[in-house]
Amino acid sequence: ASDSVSVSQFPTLNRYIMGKTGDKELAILLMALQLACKATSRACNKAGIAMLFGLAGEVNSTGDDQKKLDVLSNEIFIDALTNCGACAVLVSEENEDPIFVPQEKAGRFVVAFDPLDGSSNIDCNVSTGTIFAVYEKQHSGPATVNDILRTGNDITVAGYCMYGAATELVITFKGHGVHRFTLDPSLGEFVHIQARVKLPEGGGKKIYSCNEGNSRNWDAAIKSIIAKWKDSDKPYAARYVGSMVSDVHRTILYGGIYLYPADAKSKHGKLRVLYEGFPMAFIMEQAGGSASCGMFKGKIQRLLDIVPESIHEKCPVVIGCNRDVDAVLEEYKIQGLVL
Ligand code: P6P
Repeated sequence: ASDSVSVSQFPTLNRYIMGKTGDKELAILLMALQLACKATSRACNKAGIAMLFGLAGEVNSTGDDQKKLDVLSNEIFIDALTNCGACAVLVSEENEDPIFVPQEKAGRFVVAFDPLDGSSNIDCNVSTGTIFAVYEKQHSGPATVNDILRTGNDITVAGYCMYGAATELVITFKGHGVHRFTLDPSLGEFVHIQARVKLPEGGGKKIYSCNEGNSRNWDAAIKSIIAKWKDSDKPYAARYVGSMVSDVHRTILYGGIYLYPADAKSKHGKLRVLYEGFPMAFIMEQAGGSASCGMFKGKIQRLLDIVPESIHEKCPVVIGCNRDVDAVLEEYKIQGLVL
C-alpha cells in the first residue's frame, strides 16, 4: 500500500501495519503496545492531579497506594504484552529477570522495553518516553533468554513513544522506514502524520546533545570533537533534555548528534543495550543517520553489531546525522586512538 493516506481513511497504526505487512500477529502486538502507551500517557497527564488532590487516580479497586509512574507504566506494559497472545518473552528495564509468557498465551515475538525512560523528569513535567525493540523467535519451542541476547541487526520493529506536548509514537519496521503517529485523544488512536522520516539533508542543524557534566571523564577524542564544535566559526548549539526519547526525537527531526559516551568512570557508558541503545540505533539508521558506540572494548564499534551477553548490559551511544557521527569517528583517528 502507498505511504500516503487521506484522513477519511483513519490512517491508524493498525491500518498501516496490515497494509504494509499483512501480519495479524504483529498487528496484535502493536495494538497491545499502543494500549500501554495510551495508558501511560494518561497516567503521566493525571499524575500531578492525582497526587495533588489525593484522588484515587491510578489507585486500583483494592486501594493500592499511588504507584510511582515508572512502576505503574511497567505493570501496564507487562500486562498488555503478556495477555495479547503475541509475545513469548519480555525484558523490561524495571525487571531484573526476563518475563516468560505462559505457553498457553505465548506468541512468536520477543520485546525489550524501557516503560518510562527519563522518568526522573516526570516531577518537573519534562517530557519522557517509552522505548522498545521487537524480535521474532527463530524456533517454535519455548522462549529462552537467548531469543533476546542477539545482535541488534535482528530487530524486526523498533520504536519509542514520547509523552510530550503531544503523545507521539515513532515506529520503524525493518525495510519500511521510520513513521510518525500522533495520538488523537478524541479517537484514542495513533494517527499517521509522517511517512519515511529522514534526517535533514547534510545533517541539519548543528546541535550536539550530551551531559557535559561528565566531560572531565571523557576520552581525548570526545573532549576534542566537542571543543571543536564549540570553537567552530558557527558554533554548535548545546541541547540536552536528559530524556533520551526527547533528545533523539529532536536529533532525527532537526539534525545533529546525541552522545552518551563511555568515560573513565563508566567504561560501558550509562545507557542499556537492549532497550535504549539498540532501538534508537535501529531507528536512527533507518532514518538515514548513523549509530556507533565510538571506541568500545578497544575498537570503533557500530552499535547494532553488538551481541549482548546479559539483558541489562550497557554500551556507549554516539548516534545522529552522518556528518557529526563521522566527525567523532574521524577524531578518534586524529587523536591516534584508532590503530
Ligand atoms: P544523565 C534517563 O535516565 C536516561 O536513561 C536517558 O533517558 C537520558 O538520556 C540519560 O539517562 C540521562 O543521563 O546522566 O545525563 O542524567
